[in-house]
Amino acid sequence: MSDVPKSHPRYLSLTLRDRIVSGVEQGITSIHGLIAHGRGEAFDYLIEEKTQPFALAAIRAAASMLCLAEHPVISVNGNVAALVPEHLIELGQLLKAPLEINIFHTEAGRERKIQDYLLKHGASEVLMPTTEAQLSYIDSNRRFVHPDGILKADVVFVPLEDGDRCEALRKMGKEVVTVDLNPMSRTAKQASVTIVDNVVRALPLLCKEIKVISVDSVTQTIITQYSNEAVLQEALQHISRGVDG
Ligand code: PTJ
Repeated sequence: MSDVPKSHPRYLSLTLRDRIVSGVEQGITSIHGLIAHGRGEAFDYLIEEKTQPFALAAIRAAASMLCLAEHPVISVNGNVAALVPEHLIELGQLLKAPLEINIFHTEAGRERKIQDYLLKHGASEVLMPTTEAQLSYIDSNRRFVHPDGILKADVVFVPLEDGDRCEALRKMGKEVVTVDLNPMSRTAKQASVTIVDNVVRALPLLCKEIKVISVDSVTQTIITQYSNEAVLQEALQHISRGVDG
């Protein structure tokens, strides 16, 4: 870890960089993950590094969709494993949903290292991709899935995704909940619910929301009233207002 003093005005952001760098050093995060993180940082700056109302609306819809799912699955890549392992595990416990490793960049042994890392942090079930189950409409390494996990899922939580798999999952009739700081990304546009926020802020809030609604009655209404297109428009308007000064 770098020796950034807590008094540094960008302490939190620099701490997150440390987590991603440590992920790369431990062989969990792909080196490409550093670039993806930098892109995320730029968008986070544009939303003032705060959870905005459009993200809260998406979190509410996401919580209902995940709670109402018959077979929800949480997809984990190298960046989210490094940034939010505890909250991925908490989400899995709240939803009684498995975590499933699914990575884009193929590096020998990285899937196993992510699995070990999550198990070490307390996960009870971490599914691995298999060659026997494959997604349609996609050619990358992301097509390999677990037959009892993503293949069977009706709702898949896929934070920090690249667009191809999101499109494939939607074509296969699955609902996709994503977290993506870029409201213009293909994933953001194709997902059923897009939380435009940093995953380190969004995941704790999503877990909190699920705890609240699971004691009340969860209804379909919030999902039917939700418009992902409108939420993305709000995010873009927010960003443009900031750019215009
Ligand atoms: O571990 P792998 O091989 O599966 O690779 C994971 C990455 C993230 C490298 C891979 O999925 C990738 O290349 O993703 P992209 O296409 O760069 O897209 C990542 C998206 O996540 C971009 O739109 C970023 O703006 C966004 N993003 C980056 N960091 C964060 C984020 N969104 C939310 N929270 C973040 N911390």
